[in-house]
Amino acid sequence: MVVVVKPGLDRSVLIFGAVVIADRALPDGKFNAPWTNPSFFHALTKVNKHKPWIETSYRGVITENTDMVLLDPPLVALDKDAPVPYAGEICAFGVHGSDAPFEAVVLNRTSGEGQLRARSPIDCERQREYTFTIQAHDCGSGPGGIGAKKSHNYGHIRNNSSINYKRAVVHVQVGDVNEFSPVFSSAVYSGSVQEGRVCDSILQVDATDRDCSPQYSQICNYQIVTENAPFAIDRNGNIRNTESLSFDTQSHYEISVTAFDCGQKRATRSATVHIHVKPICKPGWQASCQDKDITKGWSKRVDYEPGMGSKPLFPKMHLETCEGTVSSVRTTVELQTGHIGKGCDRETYSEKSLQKLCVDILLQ
Ligand SMILES: [Ca+2]
Ligand SMILES: [Ca+2]
Ligand SMILES: [Ca+2]
Repeated sequence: MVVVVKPGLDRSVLIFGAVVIADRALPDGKFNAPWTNPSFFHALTKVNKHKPWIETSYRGVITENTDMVLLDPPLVALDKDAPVPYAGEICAFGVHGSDAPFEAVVLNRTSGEGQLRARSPIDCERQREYTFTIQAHDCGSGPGGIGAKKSHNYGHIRNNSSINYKRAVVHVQVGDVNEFSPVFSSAVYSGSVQEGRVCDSILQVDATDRDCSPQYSQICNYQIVTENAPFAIDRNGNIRNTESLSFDTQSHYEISVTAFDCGQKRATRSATVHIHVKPICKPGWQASCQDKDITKGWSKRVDYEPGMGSKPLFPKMHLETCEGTVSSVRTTVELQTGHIGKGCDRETYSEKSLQKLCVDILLQ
């Protein structure tokens, strides 16, 4: 093989021509790769004068559960050796970073266009962003990629005036998909409100959402599902009554509430809310906590037989003090004995007369 150097002809182009000539000149079926010859290899590496060039910073977005990354600026590697084949073409992109689940593929070797994509499913709830480095590899001096050059090192950042070791950094943010519904912190809530009062917050319900972005994980709205309930709920989950309630009319309400995230996804399960109406406390004698009718707590007639010992007169009555401090209690009980007439009145009659009178009454 004879190579004649003509004045003005680019050396790299000339040597590439020699490779082609060498390929064609070899006997058929017994191909001897020219780059296995050390001297030839030495010449060939000089063909690839330039390393590829890519930007030093890329920002990317990927929607979770998909595999395509949109990069800004687009991934394009340039090589000054173009249009020389191999040396001016882009054969690969390398991605380096701690567990970055991405790879970059070459779409067009000549133009240097590439595409960054996920190697495995991207889950926004597990990781929201990734930072890693990328480098472009040209195709070297010929088939097999011998003498390929890289655009950047992915190791340490070094500022060298003659060699650019700066890294090309890619920052990818993962876009959220609204996969999860709000979930209440409790299936059942309960609270109470004093009758006759309108309370701003009887109780507060709370729901959370597992999505990764504020838009799809924040609770934007709570709603009362039960119709015609005298209650309202605000966007923070505070439940209030819209009118004063009466213990006598209805002492307990059960309502259903639901929640929506800011993507309008509704909670799969509603929460049940119990609201009890507390009666107004009035100090005094009361029949019982549940029964406000005082007449049900005592009886006009009390039967007593001699020898029974002490007997409570009003066992169902209690003194409601409304949790106030009591210094003393004075109670007067009047016994109506006027209707008895000449009966077993122990205060009026002597023991002897009493025995006679009472026996007479019992015999009547
Ligand atoms: Ca090159
Ligand atoms: Ca959600
Ligand atoms: Ca999600």
